[in-house]
Amino acid sequence: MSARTGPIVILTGAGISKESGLDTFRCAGGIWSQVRLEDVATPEGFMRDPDRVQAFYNDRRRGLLTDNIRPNAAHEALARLECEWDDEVFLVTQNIDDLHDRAGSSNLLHMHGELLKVRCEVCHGVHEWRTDLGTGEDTCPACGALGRLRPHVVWFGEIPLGMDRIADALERCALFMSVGTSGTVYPAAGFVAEVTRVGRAHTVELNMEASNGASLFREVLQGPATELVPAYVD
Ligand code: BV8
Repeated sequence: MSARTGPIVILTGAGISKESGLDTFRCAGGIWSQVRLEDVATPEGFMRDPDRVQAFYNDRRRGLLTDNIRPNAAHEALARLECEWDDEVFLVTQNIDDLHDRAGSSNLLHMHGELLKVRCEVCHGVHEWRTDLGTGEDTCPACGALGRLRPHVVWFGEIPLGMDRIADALERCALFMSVGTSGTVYPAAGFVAEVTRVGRAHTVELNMEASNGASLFREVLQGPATELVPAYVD
């Protein structure tokens, strides 16, 4: 990457996992064109029909765990950057898949939670998902509560994870890079405006098409993540 120093914050969205074979949300044929987010990605939807919501996430878990779904060159380039950069690289993902984890990124925050984890509504313990969990007849491995395990996913109307840590990192960073997100969902979509307000960092968007926030970035590159990200960071 052209001579720069200082801490980096990277925000990723569903577009970085598209070339690994996972659906995005708002592209043609995306997840929210197949099912209403109000029915499966809100606390109200879970209250109305928990079995439907559990089935929605179990379907996506099975999709993620098939053999041909693996990290792509963009995930791998960001993991290399974390190893090679002479300052902090903090990766904030909106994605609930585990492809950044499998690529080797470790300074990583899943601000919208994780598909392969479940959370107890009684003791708030977070556990690795198993096929017998999240079925409604399951018991919490920690407190034994029956049928109270929900997906460890941040739904619309719920507060994303790690917001204080993210705010601090946005304040300090020298580079803010956004990859594969439409810039639709807040507060993530507002991060570039926050970095711009601080006025210190370079900001770059790497995306297949201009996002809703493209005009706020100093640099905008368009194309597939597996081409743009390695070219930009290596
Ligand atoms: C909250 C988990 C209060 C579920 C998700 C203003 C301020 C604050 C909140 C709001 C606000 N205005 C509205 C709100 C409420 C709401 C919101 O933003 N609504 C939207 C619809 C307007 N936000 C919330 O409710 C959030 N909570 O606000 O709490 C609060 C906040 C802060 C502090 C205190 C209190 C919670 C939002 C989280 C919801 N959960 N995910 C699940 O996954 O099942 S969000 C959902 O959208 C997805 O999970 C995803 O994470 C997220 C963003 O989508 P993208 O990742 O961008 O995907 P998308 O398909 O849209 O775009 C893909 C892009 O990739 C495209 O641009 C495409 O061109 C590109 N692409 C495609 N292929 C490639 C590619 N790019 C490169 N290469 C390719 N090959």
